[in-house]
Amino acid sequence: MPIDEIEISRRIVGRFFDEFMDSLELDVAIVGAGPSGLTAARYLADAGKKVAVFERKLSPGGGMWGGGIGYPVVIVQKESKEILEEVGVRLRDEGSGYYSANSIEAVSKLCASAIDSGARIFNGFSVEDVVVKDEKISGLVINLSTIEAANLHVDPICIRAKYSIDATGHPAEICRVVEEKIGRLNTPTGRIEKERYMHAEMGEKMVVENTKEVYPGLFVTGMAANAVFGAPRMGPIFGGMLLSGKKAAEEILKRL
Ligand code: 48F
Repeated sequence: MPIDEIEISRRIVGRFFDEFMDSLELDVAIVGAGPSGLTAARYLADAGKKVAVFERKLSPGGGMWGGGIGYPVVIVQKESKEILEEVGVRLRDEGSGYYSANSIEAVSKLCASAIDSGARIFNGFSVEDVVVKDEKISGLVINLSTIEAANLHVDPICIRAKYSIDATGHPAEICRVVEEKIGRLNTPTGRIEKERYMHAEMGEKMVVENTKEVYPGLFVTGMAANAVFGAPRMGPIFGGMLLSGKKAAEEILKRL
């Protein structure tokens, strides 16, 4: 078979646009492919929902790749370990309820399992705004990250979703857009309460409690949930991220 450059290009563009066209109307749109977003994506897709994750960077995985200080090891606690075991991550029992995982293995398997379940991950896409209809978030405004990085004045395009999830980590970018443009979030002050100091035990507990609908149609998960509700950070223990992603999926499934 002769290999032709244009035929290669045709197939790349063709497949991408087939998948992208099929993702313009979703059950759930997830912003950010860190551990919480990837976990939510897997559970939602496993339940048969149409899910896409939009990730600014080329590599999904967020803050999990580097483990602690760049050593590729993360810790999870007993209550969350089955979420990693379900996707085939091998854990080492470190005693006293702590389990360690290789962070590269964990990210790879969280990504692969989300895709195997039917979720799509669109990397190189930044979400810059929300679509609001009848006081509910009904979609996301997306642009290519390359356009964002080059600071080009190019208009974005939109996707529709019954529910969206802010899984953008510490910056809580989508909730920040809602705060700035609508000025009303489901927090005690109606605004972003700001992430607090390190307290691993409180941070891990509160990240699950804080996983909820913050504006009609928008859920928050992972570190973004603690940033929005003024709860502590927890460092390289990742069980709370996984449990939070699972809870976001469960809450949304009750409503779909
Ligand atoms: O930061 P990140 O891993 O979020 P997470 O799932 O997990 C947090 C932990 O990694 C760690 C921690 C746990 O102890 O504190 O920080 O809450 O992943 C967030 C992803 O969202 C992407 C970003 O590139 C990253 O991969 N992201 C952020 N803003 C946008 C975005 C945006 N506006 N559009 C698209 N992607």
